[in-house]
Amino acid sequence: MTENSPDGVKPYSGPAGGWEALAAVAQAVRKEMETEVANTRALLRMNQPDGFDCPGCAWPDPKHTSSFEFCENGAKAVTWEATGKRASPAFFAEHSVSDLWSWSDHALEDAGRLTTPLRYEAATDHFVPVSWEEAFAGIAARLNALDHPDRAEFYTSGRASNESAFMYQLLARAFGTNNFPDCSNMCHEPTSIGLPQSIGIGKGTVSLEDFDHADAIFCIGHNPGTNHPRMLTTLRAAAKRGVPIIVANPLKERGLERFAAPQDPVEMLTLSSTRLASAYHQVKVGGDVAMLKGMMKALLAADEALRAGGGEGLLDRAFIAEHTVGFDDLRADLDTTSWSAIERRSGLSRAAIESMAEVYWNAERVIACYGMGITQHRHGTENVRQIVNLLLLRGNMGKSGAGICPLRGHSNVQGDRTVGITEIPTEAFLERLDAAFGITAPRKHGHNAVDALAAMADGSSRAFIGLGGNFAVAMPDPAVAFAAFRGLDLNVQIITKLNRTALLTATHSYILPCLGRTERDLRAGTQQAMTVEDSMSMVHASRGTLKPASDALISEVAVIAGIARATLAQCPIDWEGLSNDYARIRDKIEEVFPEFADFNARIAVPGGFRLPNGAAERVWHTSNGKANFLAGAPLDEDDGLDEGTLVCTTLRSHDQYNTTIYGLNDRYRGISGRRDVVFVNADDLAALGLSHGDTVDVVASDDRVLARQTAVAYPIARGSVAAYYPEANLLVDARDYDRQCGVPSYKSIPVKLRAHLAADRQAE
Ligand SMILES: Nc1nc2c(c(=O)[nH]1)N[C@H]1C(S)=C(S)[C@@H](COP(=O)(O)OP(=O)(O)OC[C@H]3O[C@@H](n4cnc5c(=O)[nH]c(N)nc54)[C@H](O)[C@@H]3O)O[C@H]1N2
Ligand SMILES: Nc1nc2c(c(=O)[nH]1)N[C@H]1C(S)=C(S)[C@@H](COP(=O)(O)OP(=O)(O)OC[C@H]3O[C@@H](n4cnc5c(=O)[nH]c(N)nc54)[C@H](O)[C@@H]3O)O[C@H]1N2
Ligand SMILES: [Mo]
Repeated sequence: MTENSPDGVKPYSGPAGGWEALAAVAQAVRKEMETEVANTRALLRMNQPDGFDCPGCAWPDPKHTSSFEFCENGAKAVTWEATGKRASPAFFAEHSVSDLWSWSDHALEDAGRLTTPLRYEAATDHFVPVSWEEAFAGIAARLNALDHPDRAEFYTSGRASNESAFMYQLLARAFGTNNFPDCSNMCHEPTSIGLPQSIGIGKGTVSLEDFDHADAIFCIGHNPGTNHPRMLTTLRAAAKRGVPIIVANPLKERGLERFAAPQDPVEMLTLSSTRLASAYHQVKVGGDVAMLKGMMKALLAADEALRAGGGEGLLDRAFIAEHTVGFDDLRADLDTTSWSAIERRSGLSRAAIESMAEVYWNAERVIACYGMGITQHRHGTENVRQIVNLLLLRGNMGKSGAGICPLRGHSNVQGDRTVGITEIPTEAFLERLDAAFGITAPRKHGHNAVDALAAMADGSSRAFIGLGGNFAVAMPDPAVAFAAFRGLDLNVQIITKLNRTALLTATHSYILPCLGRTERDLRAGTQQAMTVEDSMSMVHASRGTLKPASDALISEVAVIAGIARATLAQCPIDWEGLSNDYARIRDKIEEVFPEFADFNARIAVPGGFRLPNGAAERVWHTSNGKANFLAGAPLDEDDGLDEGTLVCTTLRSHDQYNTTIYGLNDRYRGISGRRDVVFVNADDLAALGLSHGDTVDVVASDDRVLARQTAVAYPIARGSVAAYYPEANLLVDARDYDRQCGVPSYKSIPVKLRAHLAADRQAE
């Protein structure tokens, strides 16, 4: 691969972490910061009991956070927000929207923090400054002109705090709709929808301490070295205890293989590192159901053999009898699933799958972790359920050192859901909301992300308000998404930095800049704290410490209250009072959600508190009161793909946060200075008559082509290719999503690769 390697492609041989990670932090700080000192101090306040929660990922903090837990990508997230650069009114006077449209996603955000509210002026094609009150009045006029509240979409991205998310759902419901497209719909929806039917809760069951007691850890379809770097410290500790860590991932990911902990002077000074994965299985993209069924089939066979010899067997029969329903159906399904189908669909040999199963049954306590590699498929919900099935077979749920661990995305995506961001609210919740505020919330279920986009595209939805995020870029198929926005009557973006969705101007468009999590939030002269919930259901306070990027900035809560006051003239809710004292919002959250009892008192304790988690206690809040084995659909031998079709998955680079592109490097995958690459197995390249470094087109259909990518021979499962998100979103058909939960199939896109023709090149 090194020979004749194209520019910017050179295999990375170091561990994850180490000196290069420290150097990357120093570089990020230098690039973004006005004064290095102030912001180095900012980094030191991150994830401290009296500081702010890292806006990076949702991995929990260790219980007694006393030392700075190092994380390169957390540092990048903070420095990107705390940058000295500003996209001020002068910037918008200089650049028209058409001009900005031609900028890259990286360049748009790199313009810096937004400083004032802006309104789009079609006549000049510029965003111009407006006062907050003018903006609120203008938005209210458009919302109130809609012929039905269901014509508006209220999108949430997962950085919103519990307080702002709660206020936001209140605004939308007081206005009259349950239309809550949410970034979670593109992310862990199979967890939110799939897990409740299996185990009665749409969240993970493990806590951080469980990792200290696990005897085996499975990491399926997630890339912690980049997306949850603080998890590497946890995995390292487990590896050092000799705990097997079994990885299932189509790509070799350095962050799952080896880690040099920057806090460890010995590793740093001796340039040594700790091995993480004890076995690495390169499952085919989309092959996880087959792999998991294979593991269970092997387990049942070994169990039977042992029992035939008079032994006890390998299943936790007492647990299955007392706590579960559906075992016989699962066994019947596994009996009829053939090994040839399993091998073919997973791309793994029977021996490899049996070896995974053996590690599983030899361990008393097993944690299974998973991320987007599991969820973002048209069979994402089924993937999640098969992981649960595997765990239930040996009672690996609700006991110390065992359980399911979805790696959540945004730092508060889980909390937003907990406090009411859902298009399918329960009647019980709505009754409590009505009682707490003297309103009548709408009962009709609303739109998720896929429904919202469809409604915007067909003209039935006319207004979009985004609480953070970059919806049009994050969703599949920009051709559909961009046109949908341009046809709207109202586009409001409550954001910190300029992005493409804000440039998709509707008849009326506003950009409402808000404070970020790192910044001091003074309301009525008092510094406010907000709260977030991490991946493991821990709720804790977060207080910004930095000077706001501009004096005109107000918090998300204040923006929401401003829109609400202007829009809902008859509403009995004291928007102003709530937005001036977040403790009062928390009192209301507690009134609506009893699990937040003593909310304000409990966040005064460093580290916060854990929300109740029935499944972690073997209490199953399912319709039958049991944990359910859900066998799912039979596994076909045939994957339904034509000859020469490969399955494309989409990935985050090491230098991005979702649609925010910090830079063009992907250090651990050996890519620098570019993102126009597609990772392909060398044998697949050869079979297609292509070579490493060739310029290729990735073709999903005639009108969905990711053109002119450089093919990179990479250790990836055969039949699978990978490209970067969001560039590759144009390959995803907006109609291709998991019918059980609506998550787009971002990670199994059937494609063909073809050489980019010189003729096309000349024509370009
Ligand atoms: N620095 C940084 N941190 C982040 C984010 C970020 O963009 N940057 N994003 C945040 C968000 S919103 C989220 S949701 C999380 C995402 O965190 P991850 O879930 O780690 O996200 P992805 O980069 O999408 O990577 C998924 C992994 O799944 C593998 N994979 C792809 N297809 C398959 C498959 O079919 N089967 C299996 N078994 N594996 C597969 C890929 O090779 C890759 O290693 O991270 C959060 N944290
Ligand atoms: N092909 C493909 N597509 C994907 C994915 C994939 O793996 N592959 N992953 C999906 C996933 S998991 C997710 S979560 C979505 C992400 O979708 P979104 O959540 O919509 O996108 P982000 O890129 O996280 O949003 C970035 C924007 O948020 C704003 N922002 C940042 N911080 C704050 C803040 O504190 N407050 C406010 N109000 N705004 C802020 C900034 O202006 C920035 O431009 O994308 C999805 N799309
Ligand atoms: Mo996500």
